[in-house]
Amino acid sequence: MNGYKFFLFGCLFTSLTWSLSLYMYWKLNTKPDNYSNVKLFRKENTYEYVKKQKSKYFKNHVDKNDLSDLGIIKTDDDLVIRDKGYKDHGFNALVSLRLGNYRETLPDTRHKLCSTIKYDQNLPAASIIICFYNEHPQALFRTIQSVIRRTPRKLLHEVILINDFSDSENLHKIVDQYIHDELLQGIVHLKKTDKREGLIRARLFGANLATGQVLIFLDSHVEVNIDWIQPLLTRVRDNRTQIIAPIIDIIQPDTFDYKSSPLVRGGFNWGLNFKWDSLPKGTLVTDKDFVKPIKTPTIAGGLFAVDRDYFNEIGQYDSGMNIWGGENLELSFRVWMCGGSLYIEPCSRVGHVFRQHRPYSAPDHEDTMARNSLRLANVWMDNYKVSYLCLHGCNLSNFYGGQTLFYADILYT
Ligand SMILES: [Mn+2]
Repeated sequence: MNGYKFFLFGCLFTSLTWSLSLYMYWKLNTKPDNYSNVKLFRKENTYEYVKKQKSKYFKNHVDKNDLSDLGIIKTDDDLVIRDKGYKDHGFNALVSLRLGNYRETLPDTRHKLCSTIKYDQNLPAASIIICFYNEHPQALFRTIQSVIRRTPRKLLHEVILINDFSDSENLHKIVDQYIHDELLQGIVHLKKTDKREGLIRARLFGANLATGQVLIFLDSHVEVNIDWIQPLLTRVRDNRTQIIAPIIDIIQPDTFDYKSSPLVRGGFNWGLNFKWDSLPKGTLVTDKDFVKPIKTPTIAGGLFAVDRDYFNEIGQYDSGMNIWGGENLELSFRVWMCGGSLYIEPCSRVGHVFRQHRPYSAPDHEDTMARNSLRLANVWMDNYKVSYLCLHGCNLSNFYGGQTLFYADILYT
């Protein structure tokens, strides 16, 4: 009789164990909805939310200051990855790959007073617009991750990724898969243009999809640093006609070392090339001077924040500009003439990989920098456009290859 009882208990116990195991297995395999569940974590930091949701998230990152062994070539494959990477991306793709999707430790390059500033919690939220073309996946993922983890959730309205018709269809799939794997569907929106548009029109495509009060444009190979967004949003909130750029710190393209940039401002020459100018003497005397916004004639263009309505009111970018170049000066001139101003915020730091070369050219090898600059000169420079033109000998036949007649019309009408 006792043996029978034990047998029954045994069966019961086994069934219970199995049910429990099945339940736990089912639980483990059920993913939380996705990021669209925003109401639940509005008050939390995005980073905290993700940490709770998914511990896997934290495996693929590097947390160290010494990057010197990341470039070591161990196999033939390493060599190919590095050399092809330089050609395709203009930086050491082997180091980028090994650095992974996120790096935890970036040096805090701000002046020491920056960390004592208490920013208002009540700031407008931003749509972050990141356009990419043939970007190295890990460089793009670090851009996204750094934004997700170093931006208070409340201030991050959305991230809009625009794939500007990259050559490889695979890249789009990889990025899409990444967004799903990391449960970012509710906050990161990936879109693709129907044809190669270039930086300017790809950004406009993103800006027209955005619904946040502030637009922040970022390059696709950056890492935002601690409290990067608060100073930008504070200034845009306080004066909606100000365009605010962070300090662009330097991520070295061979080693990915992160270095602080000095406080400088943007200028330009008569060739309509952007250049950095030192600040007027006497600007930086006391400690406090190092945290004051720097009034700047122009911005470098890769990274800046602007009130979305103001951006629309001044007519956005010149959508007739192709691929790359000149749009940053055009926007700067446009802002001056439409009553706005431009500033650089020393307490906002974003690291940018300064690539060894721009790894793409325009279709038909058009000199888009010259073309775009001609448009800018024609629209905003009145008689001063001759100063630009005369750098090329005041002779249109020296200018812009075979299309001089078309541009002669532009310049002299
Ligand atoms: Mn760049």
